[in-house]
Amino acid sequence: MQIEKIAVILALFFFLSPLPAQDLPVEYRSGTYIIDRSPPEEYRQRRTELMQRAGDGIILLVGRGDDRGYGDVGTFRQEINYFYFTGIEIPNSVLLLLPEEQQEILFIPERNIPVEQWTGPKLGPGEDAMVFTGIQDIRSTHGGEIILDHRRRPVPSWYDILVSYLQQGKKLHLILQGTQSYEHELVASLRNEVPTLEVNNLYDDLVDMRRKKSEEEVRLLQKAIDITLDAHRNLAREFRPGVYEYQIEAMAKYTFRNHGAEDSAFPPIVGSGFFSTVLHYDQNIRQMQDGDVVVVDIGAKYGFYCADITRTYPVSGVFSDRQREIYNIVLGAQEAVVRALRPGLSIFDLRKIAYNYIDSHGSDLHGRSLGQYFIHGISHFIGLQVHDVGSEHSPLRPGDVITVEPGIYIPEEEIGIRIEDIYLITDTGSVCMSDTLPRTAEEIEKMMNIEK
Ligand SMILES: [Mn+2]
Repeated sequence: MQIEKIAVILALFFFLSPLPAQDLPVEYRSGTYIIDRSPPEEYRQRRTELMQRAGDGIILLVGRGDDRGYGDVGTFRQEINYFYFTGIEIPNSVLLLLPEEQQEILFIPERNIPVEQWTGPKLGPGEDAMVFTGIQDIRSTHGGEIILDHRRRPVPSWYDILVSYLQQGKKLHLILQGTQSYEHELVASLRNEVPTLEVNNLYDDLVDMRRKKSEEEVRLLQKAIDITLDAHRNLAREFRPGVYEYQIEAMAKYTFRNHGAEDSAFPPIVGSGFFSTVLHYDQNIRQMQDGDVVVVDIGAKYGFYCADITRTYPVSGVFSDRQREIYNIVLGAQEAVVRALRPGLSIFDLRKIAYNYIDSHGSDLHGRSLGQYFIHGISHFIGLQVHDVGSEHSPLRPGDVITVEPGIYIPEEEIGIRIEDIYLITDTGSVCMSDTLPRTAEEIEKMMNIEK
């Protein structure tokens, strides 16, 4: 009897005491999807700049929640601005920054060993989270936060701390994008608690900061670009009549992952024949025929940085005279833009240069000029997002990274040609980050016909 009682007590003791924490290396407990990241110092510098820009009050940054249940599979994606300032991929984390005090407080969930059997070992508040993030003050979210209807519902803890700061009269700085977001809801509920609440939107500062790529960001972008260039080199040798578009797509995805890129930055576009004239064709189901041109618009995502590089290939390995004529006009338009590319011009200005070039060279089957067949933008900013933050009317500045991607699409002739490269704006002009990939029609043909 006595022994049974002890056994029950022992069993209860083991059942209730937490299992020993996993001692896997910290990178395997950070929830990360990337194999290459910037040092903690990089993110600290960004937070310091954000604090300088805010100047006072309290800055709130909220990471994305993870409401996948036990039976769900899928991929957690951190909110991109939160990642930019923290490098943290732990779900349900929150950052408070106090510019006047130069204080950073990070909230992350306590470890939950039974849940970790499903979701993998995690970092909880503690020494190794401090080392990993470079943030000294790490506190628990205390489970004081619940997920309801796929939304994060703050209960106490970080929310209460925030409210107490705001009740002292501190201004609230946060990033408000669009008109409906978690942050908008949060501001509404905070106004109930603190009627005198003063709110400042840091969105314009965020855009300013994210546009100017640091050395580290250029390094990661270059890696994403180099992997994408390699994918083009590999798939260029796969074209022949009878091959399906998805087989080209498969080679791109294989090369991305084979080099450690976490994903495609966007669904690969492999459009042949008529579909070469469809801008965002991504079904990639058609069997390619002799005489087709094929637009291949692909980009790897590496360390969360995106590439976006387009080349146009002739299925047979050789462009027809007409295809070559159109190709050379697109190439000429790209060269005209790149010659002009320098700080002070806007993307809007660049489009006019490309349009004027295309509209003054060649003609369609009815003798009309070709400007009407250039139907999209010439460029976009690129970085953590394929279409990164920044306005097409804003003058370019050193540190901007943009695409230059003229195209001509003539459905009647089933000819679509696009050439897209990536440029880093410098003090005096630009540097092409995708320069090592063949670009002229002749170079493309040569690349396609290299022996496997
Ligand atoms: Mn693009």
